[in-house]
Amino acid sequence: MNQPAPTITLQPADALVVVDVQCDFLPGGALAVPQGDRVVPVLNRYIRLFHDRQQPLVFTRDWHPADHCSFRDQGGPWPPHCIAGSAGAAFAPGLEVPAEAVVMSKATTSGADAYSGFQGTTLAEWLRRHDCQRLFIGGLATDYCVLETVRDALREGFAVLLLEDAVRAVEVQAGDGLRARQSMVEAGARPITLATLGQETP
Ligand code: VGL
Ligand code: ZN
Repeated sequence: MNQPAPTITLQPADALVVVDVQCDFLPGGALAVPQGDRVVPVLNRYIRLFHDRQQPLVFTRDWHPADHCSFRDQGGPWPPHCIAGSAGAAFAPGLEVPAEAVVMSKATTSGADAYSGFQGTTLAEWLRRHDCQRLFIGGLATDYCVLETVRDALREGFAVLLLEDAVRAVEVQAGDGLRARQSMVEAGARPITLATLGQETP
């Protein structure tokens, strides 16, 4: 007999962190994540839960200059993507970004990349200032920016719930998504889905 998954109840010290859900990471985008668009409706459910309870919401975004070091022309691994202010850098169509949400731009200078939303931003300070202790983290891509954001969150002392139903992987190598998940769990993240929150409405 299967034990029912333990339900999680939202606490006042919980924040939602939505990682890099931007047009260039959607199917058809410059650095498409397979099924990247599928995270949008699921994230909207989490976003509404946090918004309705007036809990902190953070959206990170990749926000590169046109000559960013991660781009192939500059010797980096990626095609040009998420150039600051471009259509590809915009949040995914349909993603509900509430007016009170905080947007953290990262990797904004040509010389350095930042997969983690904590790297080169004020994210940790902002979360501490808002008394956040536990972070619900989802978005794109599982094997890059979600992975590094989750790792840094744990290093910074936050508890992390990984939104398994609201992440997708690039999978440069087959299995990268699964390996990233394992590494996040080993580091202390707990995978959950909307059902775990026990607050689903039909
Ligand atoms: C990302 C590759 C390059 C991500 C950003 O958001 O996961 N991946 N830049
Ligand atoms: Zn990037």
